[in-house]
Amino acid sequence: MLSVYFVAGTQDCLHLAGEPSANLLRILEQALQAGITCFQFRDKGEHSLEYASEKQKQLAIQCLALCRQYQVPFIMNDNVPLALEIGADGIHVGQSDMAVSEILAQAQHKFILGLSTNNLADVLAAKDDANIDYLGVGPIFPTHSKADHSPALGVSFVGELKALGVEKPLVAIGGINESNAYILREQGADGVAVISAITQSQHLAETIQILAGKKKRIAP
Ligand code: TZP
Ligand code: MG
Repeated sequence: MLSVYFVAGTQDCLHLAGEPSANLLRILEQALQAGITCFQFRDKGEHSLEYASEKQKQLAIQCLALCRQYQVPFIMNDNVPLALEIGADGIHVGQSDMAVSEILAQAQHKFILGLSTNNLADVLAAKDDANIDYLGVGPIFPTHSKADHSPALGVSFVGELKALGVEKPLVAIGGINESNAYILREQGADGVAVISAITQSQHLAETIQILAGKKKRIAP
């Protein structure tokens, strides 16, 4: 599920002509056709739809329907009430979002639960929590897709976690693209999570094959 994990919201589709919500749906469908293994609806920050608005909810429902069509898990970022309301497959939270124990108390059934970790202490605190299904690790590289992100960890961080015996599935995020995804796989990441490598791709099907490690990148 973590292999090629696409994360996006309307704010990531502003570079395209037309309406951002329609662009997100179009890119998501193309990405699903091309073989992404997971989608996280992360509509937040400057230029996103209004948090918890009806418009945002309707867009989330449309994304969920597309994911269902392709049998790919739909993960909701942060918004636990919305995830529960629309029947998302999972929830991804950051260090300062709702606590995992509280999410579980609210959930009626088993959810996929992902947690962002930004340093070694975060990982060590979460690695043995049986309620957490996977850890997002990042940012690996600096990125323009997340404002005020914490310092870049570098590619070897994932390998260091593996060497320390961290067994929780790990998905690397932040600045990952066609040129560097294989390095994260070599370091032992179970997958790569990307925004701009997909939303800004000029050749989406090929991009996803390369991110998946199924095709080598041909130097431009
Ligand atoms: N969390 C850490 S980095 C990041 C998030 C959501 C943004 C990743 O975007 P990109 O475009 O793949 O670098
Ligand atoms: Mg968050």
